Parts: sequence; C-alpha cells; structure tokens
Amino acid sequence: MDTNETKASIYGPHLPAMERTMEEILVRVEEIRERLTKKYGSDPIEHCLSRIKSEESMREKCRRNGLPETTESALSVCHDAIGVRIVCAFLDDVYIIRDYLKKIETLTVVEEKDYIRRAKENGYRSYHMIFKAEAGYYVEVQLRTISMDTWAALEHHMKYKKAELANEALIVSELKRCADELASTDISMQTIRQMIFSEDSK
Ligand code: 0O2
Repeated sequence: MDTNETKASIYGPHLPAMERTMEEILVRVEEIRERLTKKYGSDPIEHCLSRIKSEESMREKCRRNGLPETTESALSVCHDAIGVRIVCAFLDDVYIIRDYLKKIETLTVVEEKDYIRRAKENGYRSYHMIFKAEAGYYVEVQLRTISMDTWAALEHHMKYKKAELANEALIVSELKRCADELASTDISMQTIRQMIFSEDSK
C-alpha cells in the first residue's frame, strides 16, 4: 500500500473559501465590538474564537448521525463546519451582540436556539445561531458568558473522560448544581452592573 496515499478532504476544494467566510465574519464581529466599545465605553466581548471543524470531528459527526462521509453532508446537512464562539462578561451583552449579528446584511439567520433561557437538562447554557453566509456556507455562532464558557469546557472534559470516571453520577449532579449557581450569579452581576450605571445617569 502506498503510505503517501492521502484521503481526500471531506470539505473537497472548499477549505480556502470556508476560511475566507470565517475571516469575513470575524471582521464583522470586530466592527460590532468597536461600535459597542465606543457606545458603552467598555468592550462587551471578553474573547472570540473560531475554527473550521477538523476533518476527523466532521467525519465522526457524519457517522454518529448516520450520514455518508461526503462534502454534501459536511457542508449542507451539518451546519457547524465553520464555528465562531463569542464570550461576553455580562449576560445582556450576549443579547445585544445577537441583535447586531442579525443586522449583518451578508448573513441570513437559519436557526436560533436559546439555551440560556431554556438550559439543557445537564445545565448547558449558550445562545446558538446558524447563519448562511453569502458564499453559501453555514456558520454556527455560539454566544455565552465567561461562566457559561468555563462550565462548558469542564463538562466537555468530563464527556471525554467518562469511561474512566468511577463517580460519574456525582460529577454530573455537581456540574448541574454549578451551572445553576453560575446562572444565578450571572443575573446578579448583571443587576449590580445596572445599579452602578444607573447611578451614573442620576
Ligand atoms: P464542537 O467540537 O464544540 O463543535 P449537533 O450540532 O448535531 O452536534 P445539535 O443539537 O444540532 O447537535 O446542536 P446544538 O445543541 O446546537 O449543539 C452544538 C454545539 O453546541 C456542540 O458542538 C457543542 O459545541 C455545544 N454543546 C451543545 N450541547 C452541549 C453540552 O451539553 N455540553 C457542552 N460542553 N457543549 C455543548 P459539537 O459538535 O458537540 O462539538
């Protein structure tokens, strides 16, 4: 067997165009960030990450969903080949940025899931949006607070280590408790911020 033989990419010839689409969105996020920083006097975005789903993860996702491992599955059936995650310090900023994203004329909203108002059973919270970009690619945008992001990272580690965990049930219930406490703290922080800034306008 030829050891140099390489499997064709599940994304076919689309990777460079997908990368351009992702870059274009990041530029728009940066513009929103600058506008809001000017408007409110502080940067609403703690950090922003982006990625093209790896070849291996996309193939695994196709298999998991009973889809053939094709470019059509990766780009048209799955909607998260391109992913952007925007992390904010405060809850209100998540919704403000959501509204600004919806105004971008080159992006069409295909789907929105508010896992903040309706958290998943395990405690997962985040605001998910699927956009279709002008070039035809789907982009998943996740918006969340720092505490939701920290929680999701920890829960993600647990999923990978599941097989080795003797006390999984306890970890799952502790994670749920933390998720609920963090959600309540996010609301309190938001309220305190409003109190501080309403003092300014008196
Ligand atoms: P990755 O590597 O982060 O992209 P699907 O997109 O088919 O997997 P669904 O239900 O259509 O599933 O999408 P949903 O619920 O909007 O979730 C998609 C992504 O949200 C996941 O992508 C995770 O990034 C994140 N997510 C959703 N639920 C959870 C959760 O319970 N815990 C954590 N930590 N993250 C979650 P991927 O493809 O799983 O992974």
